[in-house]
Amino acid sequence: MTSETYMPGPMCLIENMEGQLVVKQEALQILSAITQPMVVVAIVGLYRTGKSYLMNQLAGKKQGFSVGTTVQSHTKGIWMWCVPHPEKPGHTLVLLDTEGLGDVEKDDDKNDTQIFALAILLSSTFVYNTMNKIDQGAIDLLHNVTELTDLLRARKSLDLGHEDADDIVSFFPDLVWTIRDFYLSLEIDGQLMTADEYLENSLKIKKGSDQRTQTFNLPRLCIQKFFPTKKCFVFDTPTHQKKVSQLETLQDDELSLEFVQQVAEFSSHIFTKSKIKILPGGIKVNGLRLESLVLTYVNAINNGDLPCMENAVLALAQRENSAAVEKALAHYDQLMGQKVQLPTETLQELLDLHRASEREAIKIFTENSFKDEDQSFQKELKTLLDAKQNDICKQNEEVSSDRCSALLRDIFGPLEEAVKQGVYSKPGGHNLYLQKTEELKAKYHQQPRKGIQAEEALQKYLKSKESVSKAVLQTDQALTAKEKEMKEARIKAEAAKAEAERLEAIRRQKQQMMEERERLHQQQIRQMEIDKANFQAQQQREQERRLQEEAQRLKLIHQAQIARFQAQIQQLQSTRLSHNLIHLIL
Ligand SMILES: Nc1nc2c(ncn2[C@@H]2O[C@H](COP(=O)(O)OP(=O)(O)O)[C@@H](O)[C@H]2O)c(=O)[nH]1
Ligand SMILES: [Mg+2]
Repeated sequence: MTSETYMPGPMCLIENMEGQLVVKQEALQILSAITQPMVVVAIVGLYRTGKSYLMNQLAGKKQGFSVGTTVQSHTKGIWMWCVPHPEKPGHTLVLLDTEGLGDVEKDDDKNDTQIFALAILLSSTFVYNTMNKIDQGAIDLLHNVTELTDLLRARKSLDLGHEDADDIVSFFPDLVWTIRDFYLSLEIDGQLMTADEYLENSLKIKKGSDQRTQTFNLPRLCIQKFFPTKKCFVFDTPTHQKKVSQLETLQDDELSLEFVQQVAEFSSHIFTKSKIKILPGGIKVNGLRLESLVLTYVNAINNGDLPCMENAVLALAQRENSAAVEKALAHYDQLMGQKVQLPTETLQELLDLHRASEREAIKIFTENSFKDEDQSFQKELKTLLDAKQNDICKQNEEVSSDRCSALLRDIFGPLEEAVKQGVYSKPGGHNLYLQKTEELKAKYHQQPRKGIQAEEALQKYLKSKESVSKAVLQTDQALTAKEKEMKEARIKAEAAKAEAERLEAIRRQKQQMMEERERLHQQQIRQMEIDKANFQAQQQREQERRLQEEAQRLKLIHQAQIARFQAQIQQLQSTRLSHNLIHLIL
């Protein structure tokens, strides 16, 4: 958007309202939108001396600033018109027209001086417009600028550092003195001279130290000092006296040729020689900066202070450096927003991204800041960036913690459920529980982008589940002990049974043996009895046999004896002895 598009005509920038200066917000809004470097041309002079007409010429428009008695002339103060610079592309020409100076209806000439001072402080070219000639009245009016010496002194009483008043003067605007309806001939002592020589001559210092000479010299010295670069343009009366009041409606051919040419020369000088408004520190003024200057100066004046350039520059530096800090922080946020995906795997990863963005942010700050001499703004930026670093680190931890908690819930949830349902309430259950835990830990470790809280969160989780693990272990141990007891009892019982069986077997064996022995015994007895019987029978038989044999033998003997006896009886039949013997034997 060009400046022209948003400024089709002039508007009031500072209104002088009953001794109070009021800055117009609409005008500030327009100013602040202009980023181009500005050439600021202000015009000051008594009312109805053709100032507005001349400014319209600079704007290249027949109409703009109100010429004659109009609304504008009732609005005292400074009017502004920003137009594209006709000769310098990319630059804006700011025309500042002043209203009400030397107005007979006004009794407060202090305000005149304030408007005067503002026009000087805000402009890079200061046009002082007077009528007819350079006279003492005009010089005295400009001498009001001597009040600006107070301004400089006030400034000097502040910490000026290495700069002195001369440096400050170099930031004063160039002076262009315009003399309207110039009726003198440009010659001195019969010698032709230029308008500039006329000006120099008018401001020449007289020799002498008497009071009169001092009074004569004071305003001239003052003007010489504060406006080392000066230029003078003289203008003929533009047209016939009758037509002069409708000047803006006249065509060029109705104007004096000289006047038209003089306006052209003046305009050409302004377009080619007027510089960009520069502030101490080589700061080029753009819309935002001009806005800041307006606000600071008007504020100072309204507070009863003298408008001070150094303060304005400080305020500007403050404002721009604050904006530079904001811009740098916004750039940092933007970069971090693009590059950082929370949570980062490591803290280092985040710190590296922070540092890279911080470097870029400081670069942006450096590009946009000025006169941050004690680096207080850069320090502030660093503090804010450090705070941002802390914030994002904290955020990184939180995001990581949240993600890890969610992951742990997902991964370990089924295990917790299984524990609740008693899956691990069995002998050896604790081992299984630990095995499962290890398995799930491995699964957890495999999950990407857990962030820096991964281990911490896991350890915390595991710690929180220690009681569960203990409970599973206790249940496991209790059940295992019982089982062991049962097993032992079973083994004991089995051993007892086996022993009993063994003893029974032994008993049975013994019994068998005893029975066998008994049987054998009985058998033996029986055998013995048989043997005995046999023996007895045999003996009997033997005895019987022997008896029989004895008997036989005896029988035989007997018989033999009988026979013998018989023989003897026979022989001794008659003896008794024989008979007794026989009886004895029988
Ligand atoms: N005599 C004379 N009148 C002028 C000149 N330029 C403009 N005027 C007229 O003087 C009157 C006041 O002009 P204006 O530009 O409003 O003066 P301002 O009050 O200083 O802004 C108007 O009627 C103009 O037509 C000039 O160079 N000489
Ligand atoms: Mg005017």
